Amino acid sequence: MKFFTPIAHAFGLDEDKLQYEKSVSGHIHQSFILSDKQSKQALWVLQKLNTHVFKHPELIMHNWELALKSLEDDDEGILLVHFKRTTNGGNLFTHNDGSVWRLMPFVKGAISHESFATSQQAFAAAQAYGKLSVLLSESDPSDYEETIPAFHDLRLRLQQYEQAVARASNQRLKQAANLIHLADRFDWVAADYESVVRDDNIRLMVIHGDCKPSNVLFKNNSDDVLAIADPDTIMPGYFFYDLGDMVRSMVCDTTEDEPDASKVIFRNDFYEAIKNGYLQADEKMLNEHEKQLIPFAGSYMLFMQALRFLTDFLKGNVYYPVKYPEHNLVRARNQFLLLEQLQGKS
Ligand code: GN1
Ligand code: MG
Repeated sequence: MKFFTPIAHAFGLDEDKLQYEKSVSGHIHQSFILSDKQSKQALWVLQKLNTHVFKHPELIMHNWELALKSLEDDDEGILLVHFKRTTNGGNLFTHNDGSVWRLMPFVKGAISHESFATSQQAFAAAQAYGKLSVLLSESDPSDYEETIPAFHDLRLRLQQYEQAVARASNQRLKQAANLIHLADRFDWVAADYESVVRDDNIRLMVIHGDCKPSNVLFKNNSDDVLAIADPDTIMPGYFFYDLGDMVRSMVCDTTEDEPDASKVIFRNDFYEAIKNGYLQADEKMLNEHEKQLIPFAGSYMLFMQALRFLTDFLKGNVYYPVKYPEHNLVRARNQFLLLEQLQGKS
């Protein structure tokens, strides 16, 4: 029996009519596009979940189901990708080898971008993420689980980073010296974070948790958003986690791992488009106190993601897949470059 046979069977698919192609998108899970053998049309996205990163994948599915329910009344149609149940009514399938799988319908005619070429795309994407926040803000965040504990908590990320520095080899410390210096220079971001989250005026809400360009599905050849993908980190959080992630991932026109530092340029018009798009979805969603945190959002997320990549380099590249030994160092450097360029902007 072929490896995919029990998976196809569990989800009620006719395996003989499908072909499987590995997708390169995403760092964490392994994804496959399932297409019709004859027409070559993409029909499904099958994912093997990374259960080292997500120790309780059932929590993702719990949150995803809740989110889809609260979006049901959105009369403009699908905003979040859906999943297909197994023939037993479950939302995950566990293979004999212990691997855990989920299946999603491929959104017809959709394409995604690793980075945005125009500020209109950034505006449309931010507006879609904003709309998702507004719709999810109807739900009670305490009904949702943390799919990875303290995932967005900068205090934890800083601790993990400091531990990695303390344990790293001399060679790695030497290679990372410039970036370690930058991390010290920006440690005020962590101090500010402490006081921001201690303030009662900031409210927990349900966030998407990974608002990058590639998680927005556009109608081919247009700026129309068909759906938002990746339900993994839908969980309780603060609005600035999502807004910060958009700034972090959309302001630059290169990919996250651009080797040429001179190409890592912070595009002001994109920054404005992101904030406008996100806020246009619903100005009233944020209170006055939260609105004052808008300038902090980008710094917070750029600093945190820089620390995460740097930590992983110092630990010997154990979390993010790498194509060469300094890959995470390059990723971290790019986040710091954007963080530096963001300073002084509101
Ligand atoms: C990871 O797997 P993917 O590409 O959706 C990561 C995000 C990072 C992102 C950086 C669970 O997302 O937090 O922002 O890489 N997800 C997890 O590209 O760690
Ligand atoms: Mg993700």
